[in-house]
Amino acid sequence: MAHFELTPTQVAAYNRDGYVIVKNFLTTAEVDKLYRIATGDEAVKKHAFDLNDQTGKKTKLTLWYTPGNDAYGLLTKSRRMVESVDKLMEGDAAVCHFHSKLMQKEPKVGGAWEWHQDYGYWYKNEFLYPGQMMSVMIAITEANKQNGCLQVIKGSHYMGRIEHGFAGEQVGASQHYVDLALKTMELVYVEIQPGDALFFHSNLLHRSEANLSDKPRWSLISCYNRSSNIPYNEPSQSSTVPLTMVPDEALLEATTEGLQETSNFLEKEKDEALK
Ligand SMILES: O=C(O)CCC(=O)C(=O)O
Repeated sequence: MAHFELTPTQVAAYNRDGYVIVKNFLTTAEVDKLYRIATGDEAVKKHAFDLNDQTGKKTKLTLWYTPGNDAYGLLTKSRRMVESVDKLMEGDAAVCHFHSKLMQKEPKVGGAWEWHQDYGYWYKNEFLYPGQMMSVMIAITEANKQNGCLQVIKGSHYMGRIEHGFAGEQVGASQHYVDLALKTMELVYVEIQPGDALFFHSNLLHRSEANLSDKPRWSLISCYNRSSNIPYNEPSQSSTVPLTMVPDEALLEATTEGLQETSNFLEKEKDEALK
């Protein structure tokens, strides 16, 4: 059976812009299943924590390191995901899963994310190679300007890592460098539909505004690393454990549903690193 493959044009766009959007990466049946499971998942609720933005608005997320055979894990480990990130990341060592996050930006209260590069966080975990790390955001609900969709600065991954300080409970990129980047680089609002995917480089500058709409914005973000990129200051082990790929069909075929307690969750109280 034909399987999903990123085209050379999509790979070139990612290299040029630091991101690429793939429409309909998931079918309607797949994203409906994910939505149903995510919104009723007791483990997601139990392990969710709030992060304050600079204005004190809260944004909720649940983060785990070990991808299981639940709906999210089967997607994270699916052939289309693993082969795609393998094409996009630098290097040729095995593809590993650093962590996944279910972002739950609730209506009216879902807070902002300050400008940052994911590597602005991950550098502190002492990963050495930003090109061997990336994220994939899957829209579970529609993302648009009204509900605080992701914004990216096109091509900003070429700047390399820029200085980050603390911003509320988050880490924020130096506003001076963000302002300089915006003098010549385009700010893009990533308005996407359920089932669309955004692949983005760990040095791409991005942020999102608060969700002031009356609809939730939910997404799943899975972050990947190569086994050659050893983190010298990161207690979780997953980022250097090669992933075992599963067929794309597994997500729809599986009877396993929500997150298991063995997923190795990040608990905000006891862990400082948020990503
Ligand atoms: O989902 C969002 O609004 C922002 C998430 C984000 O920036 C991140 O996880 O790095």
